Amino acid sequence: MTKTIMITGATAGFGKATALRFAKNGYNIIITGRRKERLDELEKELLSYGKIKVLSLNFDVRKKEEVASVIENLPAEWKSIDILINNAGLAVGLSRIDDGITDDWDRMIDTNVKGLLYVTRAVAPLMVARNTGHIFNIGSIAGKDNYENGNVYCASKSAVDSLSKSMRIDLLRNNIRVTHIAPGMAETEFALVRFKGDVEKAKNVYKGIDALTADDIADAIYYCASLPAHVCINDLVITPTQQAGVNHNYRRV
Ligand code: NDP
Ligand code: 8X3
Repeated sequence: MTKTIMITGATAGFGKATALRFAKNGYNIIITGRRKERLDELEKELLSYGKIKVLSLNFDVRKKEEVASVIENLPAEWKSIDILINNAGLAVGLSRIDDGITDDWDRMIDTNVKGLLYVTRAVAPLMVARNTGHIFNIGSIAGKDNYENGNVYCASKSAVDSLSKSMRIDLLRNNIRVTHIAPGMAETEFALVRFKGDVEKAKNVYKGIDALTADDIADAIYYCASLPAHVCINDLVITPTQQAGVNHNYRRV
């Protein structure tokens, strides 16, 4: 039977690459995000792989009631979600704790932590009812260690790490796998979002580093999802070869 994967934040970066990776391998795909035109384009691209079905859901993970209602009102054929990728997330700004912009803090906590929780709260019961499922939470190496001015982003990703452990424990009896993915530097739209559209600042983040690509992360997710049913990768840290941790990069000059 064809399996179904739901990916939050599929309009760019890891989410989009993951949608493409699973479509190529015959999964039915639920793609979500705030940018409707991008969802429409991706839907067409995914359908071009043939044989699979695609459902686009245009919502903001921060909107609790909307998240609950979108999932509750899924057509019955889409309610059998086998894999959930909690990927939607962002960093906004890079400031000292005494100088931070509180609206940026709210956006990170509301998206990375609360949004992930709202989606999980809506989808996990569907998996529990079927006694099967696999939840991936996209954290970060920023949740494993802290870097200067990363404060609230690091805290939000520490929360994702912690929640992944809790989900694993709470869902153990329901045959649901939970995998926390903690990537390091990956060149997507991430830095552009963090620096609010400043292209030069965003480029500098990856200067001299052969950064990860979105496809690298999609490959890792696909690998974890394809393991035999009795195997669960709980926690996976993936960095570029030139990065040993958030504070240790080797940049080629
Ligand atoms: P991108 O900016 O390329 O993609 C982020 C995705 O998240 C977009 O599809 C965006 O869609 C979606 N998104 C953001 N906010 C919301 C929201 N409120 N509601 C719904 N969707 C939302 O970044 P990445 O692919 O790099 O990031 C994906 C995840 O990986 C994030 O959680 C990020 O923190 C994490 N990460 C990234 C790393 C990196 O270096 N790139 C490293 C470690 C972790 P839209 O704007 O259309 O809503
Ligand atoms: C993104 C990785 O190191 O840029 O989560 O914060 S880092």
